[in-house]
Parts: sequence; C-alpha cells; structure tokens
Amino acid sequence: MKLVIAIVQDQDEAVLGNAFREANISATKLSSTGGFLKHGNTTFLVGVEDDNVDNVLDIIRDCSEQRDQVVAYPANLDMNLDVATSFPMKVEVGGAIVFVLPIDSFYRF
Ligand code: 2BA
Repeated sequence: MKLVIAIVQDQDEAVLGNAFREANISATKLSSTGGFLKHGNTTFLVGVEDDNVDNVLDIIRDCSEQRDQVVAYPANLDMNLDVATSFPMKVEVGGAIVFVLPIDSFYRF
C-alpha cells in the first residue's frame, strides 16, 4: 500500500475531489499554505493499493493545471539609502506536487 500526497492549487481542488469520488477513491483534503508564495493550496492524502497508484497519478495529472502567478518580490536598497520597494516576479506554479510514500501498516479501528 502507498500514501499519495498531492499538493494542488486551490483552483483545482474541486475538480480533483470530484474525480476521486467518481473513481471511488478515498481521499482526505487538508488546507495548506505554500512556504514560498504564502498562498493557500490544498493537500490531498490518498491511501491506495500498489496496483492503483498509477490510476491515482493519472487522475491528479489530468486535474492539475500549470499557472503563472505574479508576486511582488521585496527589494531592499539599504546602505543608509533606506529604500524599500518591490518588483513583480512571475512564478510558474503546479500542476501538482506529488509524493508517493510506502505505508508500513494501515488500520481502521
Ligand atoms: P509555494 O512554496 O508557495 O511555491 C509556489 C511556487 O513558487 C512553486 O511552484 C515554484 O514554482 C516557486 N518557488 C518555490 N520556491 C521557490 C524559490 N525558493 N525560488 C523561486 N521560486 C520558488 P510548485 O513547485 O508547483 O509548488 C507548489 C506548492 O507545492 C508550493 O507552494 C508548496 O506548497 C508545495 N511544494 C513544492 N515543492 C515542495 C516540496 N519539495 N516539499 C513540500 N512542499 C512542496
């Protein structure tokens, strides 16, 4: 058995959640925040049998879009000029960041 952890953009969360439901795949959704952009994203936890991992990955791939986001990146010009400003920077986000981990044991009590 494997644990698939998929971090997706919030815009893709509903589509991906529906696709899991339609495929009868159990998933848990967590609200998360990207460490770099500090924007909300969504993390799905999916426990699956080994022979279903590729199917889960295909669904995630199909439901995750790559998008450009423009962020204001702070630039400090100091040395006593003491000027703080920011400049726009384009960042490519997604489709999905996916980790596949082995599971030692699975219990449902
Ligand atoms: P964020 O950390 O907010 O990163 C958003 C996007 O910013 C990233 O997209 C990447 O294109 C860019 N980025 C991240 N760190 C950067 C840096 N130091 N310099 C320049 N650009 C940077 P993705 O790679 O698609 O990642 C989307 C989200 O997935 C991330 O949001 C984070 O929440 C998660 N993530 C990505 N890699 C991860 C990792 N190795 N471990 C845990 N979470 C990860």
